[in-house]
Amino acid sequence: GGLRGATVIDALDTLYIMELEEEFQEAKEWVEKSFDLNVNGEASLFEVNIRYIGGLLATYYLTGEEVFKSKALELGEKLLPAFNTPTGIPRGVINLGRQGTRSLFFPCSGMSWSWGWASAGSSILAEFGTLHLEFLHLSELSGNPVFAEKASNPQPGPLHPPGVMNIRRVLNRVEKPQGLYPNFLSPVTGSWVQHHVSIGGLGDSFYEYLIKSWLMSDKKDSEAKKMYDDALEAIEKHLVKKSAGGLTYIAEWRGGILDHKMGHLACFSGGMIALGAQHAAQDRRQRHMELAAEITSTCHESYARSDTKLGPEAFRFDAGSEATATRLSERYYILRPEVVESYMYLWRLTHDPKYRHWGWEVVKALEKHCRVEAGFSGIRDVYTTTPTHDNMQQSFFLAETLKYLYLLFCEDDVLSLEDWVFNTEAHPLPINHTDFKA
Ligand code: DMJ
Repeated sequence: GGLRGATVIDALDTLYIMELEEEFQEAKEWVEKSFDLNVNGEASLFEVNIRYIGGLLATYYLTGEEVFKSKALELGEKLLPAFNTPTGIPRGVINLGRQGTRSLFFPCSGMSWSWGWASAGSSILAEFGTLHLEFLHLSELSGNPVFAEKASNPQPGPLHPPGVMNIRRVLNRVEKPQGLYPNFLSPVTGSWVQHHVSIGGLGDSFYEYLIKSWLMSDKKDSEAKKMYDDALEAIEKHLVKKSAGGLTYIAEWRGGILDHKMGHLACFSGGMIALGAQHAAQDRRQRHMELAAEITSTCHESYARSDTKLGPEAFRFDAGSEATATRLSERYYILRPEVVESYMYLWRLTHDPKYRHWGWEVVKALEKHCRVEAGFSGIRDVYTTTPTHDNMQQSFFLAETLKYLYLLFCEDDVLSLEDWVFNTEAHPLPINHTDFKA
């Protein structure tokens, strides 16, 4: 909300990597001349960070062109007031309107608030937990510690809101039910507001950013590694299940009761667990690689069991269903990347050709069912061979889905996993580029 041009900015690095020179220049010109950062309205801190800041930072690192750095920094500063809460846990929504201007509906620029749908004014784990990679780069590039803010910050307060390092302090203080992280936290008290745990929507990229923070720090950020290891252990213990038909899945947890469902969003976890497994202690390494492969295979099943060969928004493992959607409202596919994201990681880490075969099945299905005159569109029901289009091309289709498919068929040294971490919107950030000191 608020900001325009999400598709242009989300697609910048993809255009660059694919060597689409002309389109890249056109997009760059739009950023230089037309990108307005001071828009009154409701902007999501999380989305602005992962799509805009992530996209601009990655394009800066790939091209070295200053315009992308300066826009990223300017935008980053505009997000800082969201951290002005009693705990320093940011609120989810912010008005980016120009300071000193007023509009009828959004009189206060820099004002932030919580999503109306989030229970009791809470902040969302996957939102405040998915800032770390970008904010560390913002501090590094600007020389201003305010984005990261070291633990030694003397007195964080309204004038000096603590940066992203503080988020971990709050999370490490609060008690976690059975070692699990619920999805809703109060930015006022720093306690959980509801006991819903999910590796899919509302939780997902928090876990991803723990392991990637450690990798990005060139394995120095041991706090992040420990948090990741502990969280994965609790997930393995309490949420990983096997269906009657032998499919491994990660269930959701509501106050101790399991919901035997996986969202499409949760399918990123195959890739994440495989990536983490490379650096796990010997006893866990093989187990985690197997778990990653099994989850990715289950996600592939959710595609293979549909008529379109594209997967539903959520699939279940109850009442006789095995990796299929049981509710009408969960049968849609909006061009999401998570399944091909896991194929890309598993391919790079195992070189098992099945991941390329599976990726190619997706390419064919996208061409067949989602290609429209002006681009690609989501579909409303994956279980019919004549699906209707939703007439929407989400910006992550260009940022993530197409990029991961492209990388799946590239040589391993194109954006090598040794040198880059992908933010949760698939924007590559260089490893060891920050001066992080654990
Ligand atoms: C993307 O914007 C990001 O991957 C985010 O973390 C969650 N989901 C969407 C795409 O499905």
